[in-house]
Amino acid sequence: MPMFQPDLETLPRPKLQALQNERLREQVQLVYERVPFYRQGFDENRLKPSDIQSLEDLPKLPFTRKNDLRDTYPFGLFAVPREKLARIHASSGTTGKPTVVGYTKEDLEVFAETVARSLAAAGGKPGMMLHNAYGYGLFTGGLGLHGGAEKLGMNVVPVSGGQTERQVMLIQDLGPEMISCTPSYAQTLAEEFRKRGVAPQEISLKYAVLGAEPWTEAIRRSVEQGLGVQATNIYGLSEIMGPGISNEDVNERDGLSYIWEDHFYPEVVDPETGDPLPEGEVGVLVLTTLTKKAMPMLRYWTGDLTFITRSAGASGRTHARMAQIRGRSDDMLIIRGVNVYPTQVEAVLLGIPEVAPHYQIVVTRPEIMDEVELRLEVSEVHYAQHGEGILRSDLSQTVAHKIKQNLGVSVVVTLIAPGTAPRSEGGKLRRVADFRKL
Ligand code: DLL
Repeated sequence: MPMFQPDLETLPRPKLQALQNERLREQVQLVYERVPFYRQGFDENRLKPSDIQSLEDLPKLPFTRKNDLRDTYPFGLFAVPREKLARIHASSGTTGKPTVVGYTKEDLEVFAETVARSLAAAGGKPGMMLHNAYGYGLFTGGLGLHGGAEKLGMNVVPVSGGQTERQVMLIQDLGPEMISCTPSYAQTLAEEFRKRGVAPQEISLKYAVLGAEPWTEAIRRSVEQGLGVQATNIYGLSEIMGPGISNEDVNERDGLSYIWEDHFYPEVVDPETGDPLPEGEVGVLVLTTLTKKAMPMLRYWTGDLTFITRSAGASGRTHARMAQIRGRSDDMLIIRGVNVYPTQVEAVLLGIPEVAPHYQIVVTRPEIMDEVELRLEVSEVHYAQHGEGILRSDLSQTVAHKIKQNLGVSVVVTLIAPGTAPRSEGGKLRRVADFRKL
C-alpha cells in the first residue's frame, strides 16, 4: 500500500535514531522547564536534563503512571498555558475522575499525520470513503480517526458509535470502502448484515481498521468473513495521543503493527521489576513521546502487554513493530494462582469450529476457591444443524479440556445460543465479569 509519509516511514535506522535522540533531548528539556512533576522526578533521582543524551539513557528515568495523571488532575502534567491548547480529550476511568489530556495545534497536526499513516497502512487512499463508527466526543477514537482520514484525503462519514440499524442503512446507501470501529462492534455490524440477509460480497466495505480493545485472530477471521473486508489492528491510548500510535499493514496482517517511532518511542519492560526486556520478550509497553507540546509523556507505563521487534517487515518501513496486545497487566485474571488473560481463552476458541467468538468470562469465589465460568456461544451453523440440544452436549467438555490443556486452568463451560452473549453497542466491550472484587 502507498505510504502517507514514505520518507519518514522508511527512514534508515541510523537516521531515525539520530532524529529520536535529538527530539528526546528537546522533550526532556521542555518538561524539566515547564512541568514541576517531571522536574521533581529528575531531582529525586539526582538527574539533570543533560544526563539524558540519548535513548539509552531513558531507563535512568522513573516511569509515569496513570495515577500521576489522577494526582495532578486536571492540568498538572501540561507543559503549556491554557491559551496554547487547541483541544482536550478525556478517558473515563473505572473510579471517579477521568484522565484529561490536551493538545496544541501542532500536536493535532502530528496526531492527524500519524493516523493518516495508519489509515494508509490499513488500505486507505485519498478519495476513499471512511465510515467512522468510533465514538465522537471526549473519547479520542472518533475525532482522532476523523482528523487522520481528512489529512489523508479520504472523505469521512462521522457516524460515531451506536444505532446499529442506522449504521447498516448508511453503509448500504453510501457505499464506503473502509470502516473504523472497535472489533466487537464490527462483530455486531456483521451480525446485523447477516440478519438482513445481506451477503458479505454485497457489502461495499473492503477494509476495516479495528482497535481500542484487545482482540485476536478468532475475531479477525469472523469480522473478515462477516463483512467481506481485510481487517488491520490500530493501537493507541489517550495519554500518548489517541489512536494511531501503531497500525498493521494490510498486506502483512501478521499481528505486528508499525509504531510511528519518530514520534512515540517504545520500550518493553518486565511487569514486576520494570527492567528493560530484550526485543521479542513479552512485557509492559512503555511509551515516550518525542514531539508532544501540550502534554509530553516520559516513560508512560501503558499497562499493555506485548513484545516489539525491529526485524524488517515486507512493507519496507523501518519502524519497530509491536505484537497484538495480549491484555493489560491489570486485566490479568489470577485463577487459583494461574495467570490468565481473556485473549488467551479467545485464542483457544479459534481451533473449535463449532463455537463462535462471542463469550463472557464470569469469575466468582463462592467459598475459598475461584470458579470460572466461560459462557460461550455455539456457532450459528452448528446450532441450526443440531438445535437446542447442542447446548447440553459434551461440546462443553471438549472446550473445557482444550482450555485446561492450553492454559492450565479448569473452567466450567456453559454453552449458550447464538446471539445471547453480550454485544458491543458501539464502544469497547468488557468480556470479563469478575465478582470476586465485590
Ligand atoms: O482506545 C484509543 C484508540 C481509539 C485506539 C481507537 C484505537 C482505536 P483509550 O480510551 O485511552 O484510548 O484506551 C487505551 O485501550 O491502553 C489498551 O489497553 C487499549 N487498546 C487500544 N487499542 C488497542 C488495540 C483508545 N489495538 C487503551 N488492541 C490501551 C488492544 C487496545 N488494546
